[in-house]
Amino acid sequence: MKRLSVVVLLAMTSVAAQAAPFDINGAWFRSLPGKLPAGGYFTAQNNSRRDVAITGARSEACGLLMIHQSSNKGGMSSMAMLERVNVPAGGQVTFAPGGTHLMCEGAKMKIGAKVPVLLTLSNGTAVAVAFEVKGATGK
Ligand SMILES: [Cu+2]
Repeated sequence: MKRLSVVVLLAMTSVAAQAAPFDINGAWFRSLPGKLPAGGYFTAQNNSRRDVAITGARSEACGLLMIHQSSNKGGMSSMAMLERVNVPAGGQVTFAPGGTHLMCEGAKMKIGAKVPVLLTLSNGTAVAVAFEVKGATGK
């Protein structure tokens, strides 16, 4: 009996140590005053052996939640909508100010609160992520 319980304990430890196949870290929204949209930022980590793309996002805190790409050409900054963002097998992609980001139009959120976002993936699954709401300075 004693030997069996040791084996079970070891098996549980190895499961707990395994990373999730697709992980989101450091998720936050930059909440701006008035009707300005809130930018959403995070790092996506793909621990699986296959590429996975983020294909959409939605949240009850946003009237519309899109994936955007900021670019700067000749001093003119602009944003384009993206259909998908690939996260390579074993790699990571960062959504950050000035780069790829989420754009939340019609934002209903309070600084200091956490809002749920559902990210849909190309493999048919979805990840629920709590985004921390910060102010204009990112604090
Ligand atoms: Cu944008």
